[in-house]
Amino acid sequence: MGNINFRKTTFLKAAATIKQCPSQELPEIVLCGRSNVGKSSLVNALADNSKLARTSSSPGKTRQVVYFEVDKSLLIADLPGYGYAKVSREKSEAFSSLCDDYFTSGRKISLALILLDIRREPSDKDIMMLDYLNSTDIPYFIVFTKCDKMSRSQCLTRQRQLADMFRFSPDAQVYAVSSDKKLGITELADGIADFIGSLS
Ligand SMILES: Nc1nc2c(ncn2[C@@H]2O[C@H](COP(=O)(O)OP(=O)(O)OP(=O)(O)O)[C@@H](O)[C@H]2O)c(=O)[nH]1
Ligand SMILES: [Mg+2]
Repeated sequence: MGNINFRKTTFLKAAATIKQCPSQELPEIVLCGRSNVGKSSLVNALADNSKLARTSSSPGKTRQVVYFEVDKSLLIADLPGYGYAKVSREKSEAFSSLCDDYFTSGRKISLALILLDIRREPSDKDIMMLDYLNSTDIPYFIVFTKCDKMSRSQCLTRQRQLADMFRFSPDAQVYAVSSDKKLGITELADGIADFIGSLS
């Protein structure tokens, strides 16, 4: 059982370009998913610190790759969300290319967390992201977000429906969380710690 204290999470830096990304002495996990899915809120829920990552009800809040260091054990990279149409096309392409470039930049990614809103239909970008990851050897977990928006049983039904729509890798662990209500957060933290522990 891995042992990482997520309460010891601190902001490290924000990078607007791949070149500004910090060097990698620690294993890195990346959070990816469409804008507004709850990536930054998940960082805060894991760390139990609502002031750590900036969140917003208007999508497109995180425009850089924001790095957090957890308990001197791992880095979390909060990627800009994809698929936010309201920013100018130019800006939107810059974000999404930062997200795309991230995976092809040669950075070592120990684990990707793919966040999917439990209530929403998968977007083209979600499907592209998953197809892409399936074509690489980057391990990933699926994290269904905003599970407080439905009952437990609805949530389970919905998870099965979404699992049918996507092609998740058989190796992918699947979690259902609510950052607002702190549901499933401990389970996810334990899953991440175990996974990181198994790398060394
Ligand atoms: N009900 C509910 N709302 C949530 C949850 N997690 C996040 N939200 C809300 O969803 C909105 C977006 O959350 P963020 O964490 O900023 O989303 P993000 O994925 O970081 O968005 P970008 O930075 O734009 O890519 C905010 O209004 C949050 O309060 C959750 O578990 N339950
Ligand atoms: Mg964000």
